[in-house]
Amino acid sequence: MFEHLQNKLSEALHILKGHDRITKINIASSLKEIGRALIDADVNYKIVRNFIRKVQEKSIGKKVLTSLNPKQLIIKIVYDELVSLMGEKSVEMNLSNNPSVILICGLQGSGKTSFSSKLAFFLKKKNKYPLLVAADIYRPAAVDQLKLIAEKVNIPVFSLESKNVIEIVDQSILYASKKKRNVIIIDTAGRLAIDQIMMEEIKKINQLSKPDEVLFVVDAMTGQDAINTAQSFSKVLNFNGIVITKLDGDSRGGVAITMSSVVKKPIKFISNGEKIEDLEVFHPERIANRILGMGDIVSLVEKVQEQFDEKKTKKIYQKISKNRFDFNDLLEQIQQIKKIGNIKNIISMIPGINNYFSFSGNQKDSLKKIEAIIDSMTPYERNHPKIITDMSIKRKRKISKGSGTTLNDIDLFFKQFHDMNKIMKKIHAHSGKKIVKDFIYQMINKKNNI
Ligand SMILES: Nc1nc2c(ncn2[C@@H]2O[C@H](COP(=O)(O)OP(=O)(O)OP(=O)(O)O)[C@@H](O)[C@H]2O)c(=O)[nH]1
Ligand SMILES: [Mg+2]
Repeated sequence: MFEHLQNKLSEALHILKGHDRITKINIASSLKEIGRALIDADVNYKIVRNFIRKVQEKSIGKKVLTSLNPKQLIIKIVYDELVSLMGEKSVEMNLSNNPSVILICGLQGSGKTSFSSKLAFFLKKKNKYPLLVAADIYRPAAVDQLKLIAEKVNIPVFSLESKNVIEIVDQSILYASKKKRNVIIIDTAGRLAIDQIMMEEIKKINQLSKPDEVLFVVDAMTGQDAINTAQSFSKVLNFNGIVITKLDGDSRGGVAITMSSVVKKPIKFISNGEKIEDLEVFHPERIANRILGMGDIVSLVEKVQEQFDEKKTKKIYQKISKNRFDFNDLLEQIQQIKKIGNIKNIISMIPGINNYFSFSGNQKDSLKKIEAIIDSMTPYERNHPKIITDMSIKRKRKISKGSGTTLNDIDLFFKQFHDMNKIMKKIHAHSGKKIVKDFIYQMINKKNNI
């Protein structure tokens, strides 16, 4: 799924680098490539145009903070637009009634029967007691097909010899109550919106069974047709969710991206394989992450926004500016980083730690060492970083022993701490409060304004 789009977008975003402000000119070729990638992915031209306009509006003039690069900034903006295009949030099914009824409809061969059994299996794992109803009386072997799949996962199927679908559905509801099945999934025959007789039939099933969920199943491999079919079907039967199947056979992904914004109904599930477990709840955010293939950056930026404590950061900047940044402050910052989790990427974003500290080994180990060293100091030492300049070798040895580090590590850390303080002070003196303001007000806690 989405591999093609993923590659193209990655190329488009790669072009952007090395600017401190995003302008119409330096973003132009990236935007053009993003547009091309979306069109290649079978996204409707109008939607693409709109998409590009929004990304442009949101990015132009935006200053790229020292801790981010233009690519990261655009990724976040493109990500937000993709999520919004796909319907923003995942919409859960409402299965609060007992029994709840789910009516499955769609064109022939779209994947209704496979989906019905996958859904039953999915709900069974969520401790529901599903009953599958074989309501396709037209296609020979349709009932057997459903029974065969359901049997493998031990889910009961209700069927009748009757050629009257209404009777089958009616009886199935009584049967479910008797057998204490709390979700009824009705698998219907394939039909076209223009087939009046068949559409009358599904409307009757709908009236009789009063479904909690009516799901329309479409095959992703039919491309834009899938969207047109869903649109015409919705004019005859008011379904409340879409299921996109066979996404494993469609590397473009345009259907999943644009379906809900065109049809104005949420996608509830996607199916990406023939196995019973190949079913996913549709989460716009997760799909956007997958499409961009850069989920790390997006969640990193979000986590920074969510987790960073604005008050603490302000306090730290004040301390830096007054040359009073001590070991306790450093420890506090390390703890904030740890809360955020993704140490590898985040480290360069944090003022004060910004590449000033590195030991041999990875950054995570470096932070651990720093913590251990500070932990082994006395409270007085932590509050008075100036004493490190003339700390006795005996004291250093003690700290090194207490922290399980070498004397070399201690010297290196003290030197780096000293250098960092000097540099931070210089930066502050040169740019005044501007950097502080930039960092605090633009990056932290200001969603969508990074
Ligand atoms: N690769 C792949 N194949 C799928 C997927 N979902 C369904 N299929 C296949 O598509 C074919 C049709 O699936 P069905 O579930 O029988 O479709 P249907 O809508 O019930 O068909 P009718 O009842 O004839 O209208 C079968 O061969 C399925 O195995 C999917 O997500 N991926
Ligand atoms: Mg079927």
